[in-house]
Amino acid sequence: MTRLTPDLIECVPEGKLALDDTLMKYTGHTMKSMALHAAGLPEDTDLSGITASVVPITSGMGIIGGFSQSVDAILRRLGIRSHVTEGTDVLGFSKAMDSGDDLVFMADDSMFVAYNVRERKYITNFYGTALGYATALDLASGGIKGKEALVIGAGFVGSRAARILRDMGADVIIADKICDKGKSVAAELGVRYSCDVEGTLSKNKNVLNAAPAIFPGRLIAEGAVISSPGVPHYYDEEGRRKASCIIHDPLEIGVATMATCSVAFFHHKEDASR
Ligand code: 2YC
Repeated sequence: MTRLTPDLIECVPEGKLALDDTLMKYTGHTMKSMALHAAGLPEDTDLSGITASVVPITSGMGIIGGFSQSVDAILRRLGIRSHVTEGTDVLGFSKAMDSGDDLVFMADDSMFVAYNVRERKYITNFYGTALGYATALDLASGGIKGKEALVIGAGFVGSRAARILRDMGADVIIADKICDKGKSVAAELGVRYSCDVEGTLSKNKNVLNAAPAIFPGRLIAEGAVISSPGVPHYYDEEGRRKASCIIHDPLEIGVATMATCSVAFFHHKEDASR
Protein backbone atom coordinates (compact mmCIF):
# COMPACT_ATOMS: atom_id res chain seq x y z
CA MET A 1 0.00 0.00 0.00
CA THR A 2 1.56 3.30 -1.04
CA ARG A 3 1.60 5.91 1.72
CA LEU A 4 0.41 9.35 0.62
CA THR A 5 2.65 12.37 1.19
CA PRO A 6 1.54 15.97 1.94
CA ASP A 7 2.64 17.24 -1.49
CA LEU A 8 0.30 14.77 -3.23
CA ILE A 9 -2.77 15.97 -1.35
CA GLU A 10 -1.98 19.63 -0.67
CA CYS A 11 -4.43 20.90 -3.31
CA VAL A 12 -7.26 18.53 -2.37
CA PRO A 13 -8.88 20.87 0.21
CA GLU A 14 -9.32 23.65 -2.36
CA GLY A 15 -10.57 21.22 -5.04
CA LYS A 16 -8.08 22.67 -7.52
CA LEU A 17 -7.57 19.27 -9.17
CA ALA A 18 -10.42 20.07 -11.59
CA LEU A 19 -11.45 16.46 -11.02
CA ASP A 20 -15.09 17.25 -11.72
CA ASP A 21 -14.20 18.67 -15.15
CA THR A 22 -12.28 15.51 -16.07
CA LEU A 23 -14.98 13.20 -14.74
CA MET A 24 -17.80 15.17 -16.41
CA LYS A 25 -15.94 15.03 -19.73
CA TYR A 26 -15.24 11.30 -19.66
CA THR A 27 -18.01 9.83 -17.50
CA GLY A 28 -20.80 12.40 -17.65
CA HIS A 29 -20.72 12.55 -13.84
CA THR A 30 -19.28 14.75 -11.16
CA MET A 31 -17.26 13.12 -8.37
CA LYS A 32 -20.39 13.29 -6.18
CA SER A 33 -22.85 11.84 -8.70
CA MET A 34 -20.37 9.11 -9.70
CA ALA A 35 -19.83 8.14 -6.05
CA LEU A 36 -23.60 8.00 -5.47
CA HIS A 37 -24.04 5.95 -8.66
CA ALA A 38 -21.24 3.59 -7.54
CA ALA A 39 -23.01 2.98 -4.21
CA GLY A 40 -26.34 2.30 -5.91
CA LEU A 41 -27.92 5.49 -4.55
CA PRO A 42 -30.03 7.98 -6.55
CA GLU A 43 -27.65 10.50 -8.12
CA ASP A 44 -29.56 13.40 -6.56
CA THR A 45 -29.41 11.98 -3.02
CA ASP A 46 -29.16 14.81 -0.48
CA LEU A 47 -26.36 14.03 1.97
CA SER A 48 -26.75 17.20 4.07
CA GLY A 49 -28.48 15.19 6.79
CA ILE A 50 -25.38 13.04 7.29
CA THR A 51 -22.75 13.98 9.89
CA ALA A 52 -19.15 12.72 10.00
CA SER A 53 -16.07 12.95 12.19
CA VAL A 54 -12.56 12.60 10.81
CA VAL A 55 -10.16 11.38 13.50
CA PRO A 56 -6.42 12.04 13.02
CA ILE A 57 -4.39 8.95 13.97
CA THR A 58 -0.81 9.34 15.26
CA SER A 59 0.17 5.65 15.43
CA GLY A 60 3.05 4.17 13.45
CA MET A 61 4.46 6.70 10.95
CA GLY A 62 2.03 9.25 12.35
CA ILE A 63 -0.02 12.07 10.94
CA ILE A 64 0.24 12.90 7.23
CA GLY A 65 0.10 16.70 6.91
CA GLY A 66 -3.22 17.68 5.37
CA PHE A 67 -4.67 14.17 5.30
CA SER A 68 -7.55 14.67 7.76
CA GLN A 69 -8.25 18.12 6.32
CA SER A 70 -8.40 16.61 2.81
CA VAL A 71 -10.81 13.86 3.87
CA ASP A 72 -12.93 16.48 5.65
CA ALA A 73 -12.96 18.71 2.54
CA ILE A 74 -14.02 15.82 0.28
CA LEU A 75 -16.91 14.92 2.61
CA ARG A 76 -18.06 18.56 2.72
CA ARG A 77 -17.93 18.62 -1.10
CA LEU A 78 -20.50 15.78 -1.00
CA GLY A 79 -22.75 17.90 1.24
CA ILE A 80 -21.94 15.87 4.37
CA ARG A 81 -21.58 17.88 7.59
CA SER A 82 -18.05 16.86 8.51
CA HIS A 83 -15.39 18.03 10.94
CA VAL A 84 -11.95 16.97 12.12
CA THR A 85 -12.02 15.99 15.81
CA GLU A 86 -9.99 18.10 18.26
CA GLY A 87 -8.41 15.02 19.81
CA THR A 88 -6.47 12.37 17.96
CA ASP A 89 -6.63 8.57 18.24
CA VAL A 90 -8.84 7.20 21.05
CA LEU A 91 -9.61 10.66 22.47
CA GLY A 92 -10.69 11.76 18.99
CA PHE A 93 -12.78 8.63 18.56
CA SER A 94 -14.49 9.21 21.93
CA LYS A 95 -15.29 12.77 20.87
CA ALA A 96 -16.72 11.43 17.63
CA MET A 97 -18.93 9.06 19.64
CA ASP A 98 -20.00 11.88 21.98
CA SER A 99 -20.90 14.04 18.97
CA GLY A 100 -23.39 11.39 17.83
CA ASP A 101 -22.03 11.61 14.29
CA ASP A 102 -23.26 9.05 11.75
CA LEU A 103 -19.85 8.21 10.22
CA VAL A 104 -16.29 8.13 11.56
CA PHE A 105 -13.31 8.24 9.15
CA MET A 106 -9.85 7.24 10.42
CA ALA A 107 -6.66 5.80 8.98
CA ASP A 108 -3.54 4.26 10.43
CA ASP A 109 -0.60 2.97 8.38
CA SER A 110 -2.42 -0.24 7.44
CA MET A 111 -6.11 0.56 7.14
CA PHE A 112 -8.35 3.52 6.29
CA VAL A 113 -12.01 3.00 7.23
CA ALA A 114 -15.35 4.77 7.21
CA TYR A 115 -17.34 3.43 10.17
CA ASN A 116 -21.13 3.70 10.11
CA VAL A 117 -21.86 4.03 13.84
CA ARG A 118 -25.59 3.32 13.73
CA GLU A 119 -25.33 0.29 11.41
CA ARG A 120 -22.08 -0.87 13.04
CA LYS A 121 -20.49 -1.56 9.63
CA TYR A 122 -17.34 -0.23 8.00
CA ILE A 123 -16.10 0.36 4.47
CA THR A 124 -12.37 0.28 3.68
CA ASN A 125 -10.56 2.69 1.41
CA PHE A 126 -9.45 -0.37 -0.57
CA TYR A 127 -13.07 -1.17 -1.41
CA GLY A 128 -14.10 2.47 -1.93
CA THR A 129 -11.17 3.08 -4.28
CA ALA A 130 -11.74 -0.19 -6.17
CA LEU A 131 -15.47 0.51 -6.60
CA GLY A 132 -14.97 4.17 -7.48
CA TYR A 133 -12.37 3.49 -10.16
CA ALA A 134 -14.18 0.42 -11.54
CA THR A 135 -17.28 2.63 -11.87
CA ALA A 136 -15.21 5.30 -13.64
CA LEU A 137 -13.92 2.66 -16.09
CA ASP A 138 -17.44 1.34 -16.65
CA LEU A 139 -18.76 4.83 -17.41
CA ALA A 140 -15.76 6.09 -19.43
CA SER A 141 -15.69 2.93 -21.57
CA GLY A 142 -19.35 3.30 -22.48
CA GLY A 143 -20.28 0.24 -20.41
CA ILE A 144 -17.71 -2.43 -19.50
CA LYS A 145 -20.19 -5.35 -19.63
CA GLY A 146 -19.07 -7.88 -22.24
CA LYS A 147 -15.79 -6.05 -22.84
CA GLU A 148 -12.27 -7.05 -21.88
CA ALA A 149 -10.92 -5.19 -18.84
CA LEU A 150 -7.30 -5.40 -17.70
CA VAL A 151 -6.59 -4.90 -14.01
CA ILE A 152 -2.91 -4.23 -13.30
CA GLY A 153 -1.94 -5.09 -9.74
CA ALA A 154 -3.39 -7.92 -7.65
CA GLY A 155 -3.05 -6.11 -4.36
CA PHE A 156 -5.61 -4.67 -1.95
CA VAL A 157 -7.28 -2.41 -4.53
CA GLY A 158 -6.63 -4.40 -7.73
CA SER A 159 -8.04 -7.67 -6.39
CA ARG A 160 -11.24 -5.90 -5.26
CA ALA A 161 -11.50 -4.00 -8.55
CA ALA A 162 -11.16 -7.27 -10.49
CA ARG A 163 -14.03 -8.77 -8.50
CA ILE A 164 -16.21 -5.69 -9.01
CA LEU A 165 -15.50 -5.52 -12.76
CA ARG A 166 -16.22 -9.25 -13.04
CA ASP A 167 -19.56 -8.67 -11.32
CA MET A 168 -20.23 -5.79 -13.74
CA GLY A 169 -19.97 -8.39 -16.54
CA ALA A 170 -16.49 -7.50 -17.82
CA ASP A 171 -14.13 -10.15 -19.24
CA VAL A 172 -11.42 -9.50 -16.64
CA ILE A 173 -7.72 -10.21 -16.99
CA ILE A 174 -5.59 -9.55 -13.91
CA ALA A 175 -1.86 -9.00 -14.28
CA ASP A 176 0.75 -8.58 -11.57
CA LYS A 177 4.53 -8.49 -11.92
CA ILE A 178 4.55 -11.17 -9.20
CA CYS A 179 3.07 -13.90 -11.35
CA ASP A 180 1.82 -16.10 -8.52
CA LYS A 181 -0.05 -13.18 -6.97
CA GLY A 182 -2.04 -12.57 -10.15
CA LYS A 183 -2.53 -16.28 -10.64
CA SER A 184 -3.98 -16.90 -7.18
CA VAL A 185 -6.34 -13.91 -7.29
CA ALA A 186 -7.48 -14.95 -10.78
CA ALA A 187 -8.14 -18.49 -9.53
CA GLU A 188 -10.13 -17.16 -6.56
CA LEU A 189 -12.24 -14.89 -8.79
CA GLY A 190 -12.54 -17.26 -11.75
CA VAL A 191 -11.01 -14.75 -14.16
CA ARG A 192 -8.03 -14.88 -16.52
CA TYR A 193 -4.52 -13.79 -15.56
CA SER A 194 -1.33 -12.80 -17.28
CA CYS A 195 2.25 -12.68 -16.08
CA ASP A 196 3.24 -10.43 -18.98
CA VAL A 197 2.08 -7.06 -17.62
CA GLU A 198 3.66 -4.99 -20.39
CA GLY A 199 2.50 -7.22 -23.23
CA THR A 200 -1.06 -7.39 -21.89
CA LEU A 201 -1.18 -3.64 -21.27
CA SER A 202 -0.21 -2.89 -24.87
CA LYS A 203 -3.09 -5.01 -26.11
CA ASN A 204 -5.87 -3.68 -23.87
CA LYS A 205 -8.09 -0.64 -24.35
CA ASN A 206 -9.88 -0.77 -20.96
CA VAL A 207 -7.39 -0.65 -18.12
CA LEU A 208 -7.62 -0.21 -14.36
CA ASN A 209 -4.09 0.48 -13.15
CA ALA A 210 -3.95 -0.25 -9.43
CA ALA A 211 -0.19 -0.81 -9.39
CA PRO A 212 2.34 1.57 -7.84
CA ALA A 213 4.05 1.52 -11.23
CA ILE A 214 4.79 3.92 -14.07
CA PHE A 215 4.28 2.60 -17.63
CA PRO A 216 5.93 4.19 -20.70
CA GLY A 217 3.63 5.50 -23.41
CA ARG A 218 4.94 2.95 -25.91
CA LEU A 219 2.94 0.37 -23.92
CA ILE A 220 -0.34 2.29 -24.00
CA ALA A 221 -2.86 1.07 -26.59
CA GLU A 222 -4.20 3.70 -28.97
CA GLY A 223 -7.45 5.05 -27.56
CA ALA A 224 -7.09 3.29 -24.21
CA VAL A 225 -9.41 4.22 -21.35
CA ILE A 226 -7.21 4.19 -18.23
CA SER A 227 -8.75 4.35 -14.76
CA SER A 228 -5.68 4.82 -12.61
CA PRO A 229 -5.85 4.90 -8.77
CA GLY A 230 -2.24 3.72 -8.40
CA VAL A 231 0.29 6.02 -6.70
CA PRO A 232 2.86 7.10 -7.88
CA HIS A 233 0.93 8.37 -10.87
CA TYR A 234 2.63 9.43 -14.11
CA TYR A 235 2.11 8.92 -17.84
CA ASP A 236 4.57 10.38 -20.35
CA GLU A 237 3.54 12.59 -23.25
CA GLU A 238 3.16 9.64 -25.63
CA GLY A 239 0.93 7.82 -23.14
CA ARG A 240 -1.23 10.89 -22.56
CA ARG A 241 -1.55 11.40 -26.33
CA LYS A 242 -2.46 7.77 -27.12
CA ALA A 243 -4.95 7.27 -24.26
CA SER A 244 -8.49 8.49 -24.89
CA CYS A 245 -8.68 9.30 -21.16
CA ILE A 246 -6.70 8.87 -17.96
CA ILE A 247 -8.65 9.20 -14.70
CA HIS A 248 -6.68 9.71 -11.49
CA ASP A 249 -6.78 11.54 -8.20
CA PRO A 250 -4.80 10.95 -4.99
CA LEU A 251 -7.73 10.56 -2.60
CA GLU A 252 -11.07 11.99 -3.71
CA ILE A 253 -12.80 9.21 -5.66
CA GLY A 254 -11.87 6.64 -2.99
CA VAL A 255 -13.05 8.75 -0.06
CA ALA A 256 -16.24 9.88 -1.80
CA THR A 257 -17.15 6.27 -2.62
CA MET A 258 -16.37 5.14 0.94
CA ALA A 259 -18.79 7.81 2.14
CA THR A 260 -21.64 6.94 -0.25
CA CYS A 261 -21.23 3.21 0.46
CA SER A 262 -21.38 3.96 4.20
CA VAL A 263 -24.56 5.99 3.70
CA ALA A 264 -26.01 3.18 1.57
CA PHE A 265 -25.97 0.98 4.69
CA PHE A 266 -28.85 3.14 5.93
CA HIS A 267 -30.80 2.38 2.75
CA HIS A 268 -30.17 -1.28 2.12
CA LYS A 269 -28.98 -3.54 4.82
CA GLU A 270 -26.88 -6.10 3.02
CA ASP A 271 -23.20 -5.96 3.69
CA ALA A 272 -21.09 -4.30 0.99
CA SER A 273 -17.99 -6.42 0.56
CA ARG A 274 -14.91 -4.74 1.94
O1 2YC B 1 -2.98 11.64 9.27
C1 2YC B 1 -3.32 10.52 9.66
O2 2YC B 1 -4.33 10.30 10.40
C2 2YC B 1 -2.51 9.32 9.23
N1 2YC B 1 -2.53 8.26 10.27
C3 2YC B 1 -3.07 8.79 7.90
C4 2YC B 1 -2.27 7.62 7.35
C5 2YC B 1 -2.82 7.16 5.99
C6 2YC B 1 -1.95 6.05 5.41
N2 2YC B 1 -2.54 5.57 4.16
C7 2YC B 1 -2.25 6.19 2.98
O3 2YC B 1 -1.41 7.01 2.87
C8 2YC B 1 -3.05 5.79 1.75
C9 2YC B 1 -4.52 5.64 2.02
C10 2YC B 1 -5.24 6.90 1.72
C11 2YC B 1 -4.90 4.52 1.11
C12 2YC B 1 -3.66 3.92 0.77
N3 2YC B 1 -2.66 4.62 1.20
